[in-house]
Order: sequence, then structure tokens, then C-alpha cells
Amino acid sequence: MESIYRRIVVAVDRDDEVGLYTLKQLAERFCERGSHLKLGLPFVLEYGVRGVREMFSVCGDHGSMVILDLKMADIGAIMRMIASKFRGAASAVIAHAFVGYNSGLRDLKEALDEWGVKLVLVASMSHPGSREVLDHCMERIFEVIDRTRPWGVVAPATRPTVVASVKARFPYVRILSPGVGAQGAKPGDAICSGADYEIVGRYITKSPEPVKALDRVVEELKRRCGG
Ligand code: BMP
Repeated sequence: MESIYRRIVVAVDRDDEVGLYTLKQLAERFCERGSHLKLGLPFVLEYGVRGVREMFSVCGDHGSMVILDLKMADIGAIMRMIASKFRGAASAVIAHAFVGYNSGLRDLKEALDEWGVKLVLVASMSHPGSREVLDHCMERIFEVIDRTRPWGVVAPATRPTVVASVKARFPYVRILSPGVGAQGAKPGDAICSGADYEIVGRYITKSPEPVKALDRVVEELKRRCGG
């Protein structure tokens, strides 16, 4: 049976002075347990494409994904250009669904398919501001997701009902849910509602003992959702 560590994606955003060497050592410990990594823009701005590539080689050896969270929201030609910089350095990239399909996500998806990179689209976000604009357009966003056929969709662990509605509408899509830990959701809130992965950042990375923090998340997940 697949390890429950495989259901956790550790978000590495930290931009303080820990250094790439330390982050790689930490990443190795997360990935050897089976978890995946999501690298955010603070990481990319600090360590560049080279840093992303190095994390990918560390985690790829353990069969773990490295998801590049650029949250792209541009015209297709530019998103494609941006993603091409990381070709061979990431398993998946994240883009916003709201930019639409025509001359947008279609171009990005075609390029990623050619390069063997997964596409993850943001459906709804974990912070309260998602309700101000994004969530009013949920039906339209679902239509874009339907046309684009991404590998995965981001839906908030902070609002499990949204996770459940994404699951009901797109049973074939992987759901990745941020908001566990620092933003208040508990391990299992999203997975028990149908998500495939929970994304956990600062609760783990800012902990004095990050690997133990990951172990605690997994224990809680097991306790609440089984497995
Ligand atoms: P944390 O667990 O430290 O709150 O980190 C959550 C991670 O998930 C961050 O990398 C953030 O960019 C990302 N994220 C989020 O918090 N909410 C969303 O709706 C989408 C995200 O990608």
C-alpha cells in the first residue's frame, strides 16, 4: 500500500538565510519519506532555475514530485516561455485557471504535454479574499478546467465544501489543497473531503524540527482519515 507520506506536499517558500544546501538536505528527508515538494516564487527568486533543478534531482531520486508554484496568469505565449525555463527541472507547474483557455491555457497545456510536465490549475484559494472575486466565478472557472483537462487542481483545505464540489465535478482530476497548519485547516480536512494531496508549508518549514512536524501531520492524517 502506498505510504500516507505520499499524500503530503511540503511547500518550500522560505526566503530567509538558511541556504540552498540546508534546504536540499531537508528536502531529501521529506522526499525519502515519500512526500513531495512545492517550490514557491520566494524560492525561485532566491535560488533561480538552478536551485529548482537541484531540488528536482534530490526528490526525483525518491520518486517524489517537485511542483513549481509560479501561479502563472498571463497570455499563453508568455506562460509557455516562462515554463520552458524550467523544462526538465520540475514535475508540474501551477497556473491560474481564470486566464481562460483560448490563447491562454491551451498554449501552456500543449507545451507542457510535449515536455512531459503536469499542469495544475488554481480553482479557488485558501485565503478569505478568494471569496471576494474568484469564488463568484466558480462555474466559469470550472468550464475552463473542463476544457483544459489539467492533471491537478488547487482547492482550499480551509473550505472543505469547495474541495468536495471540485471532486464531484472532476472525479478524474487530482486535488491539491493548501491551508493546512499556518492558515488554520487541520491535517485531513481536505483529504477526508476528497482531496488527493494536502499542501503544508510553514507549519513544517518554520518548525524547529521540520521532519518531526511532517511526521506529526502524517500521524494526524492517519488518525482522521485512516490509511
Ligand atoms: P502555508 O502552509 O505556509 O500557509 O503555505 C501554503 C502554500 O500554499 C504557500 O506556498 C502558498 O503559496 C500556497 N497556496 C495557498 O496557501 N493558498 C492557495 O490558495 C494556493 C496556494 O498555492
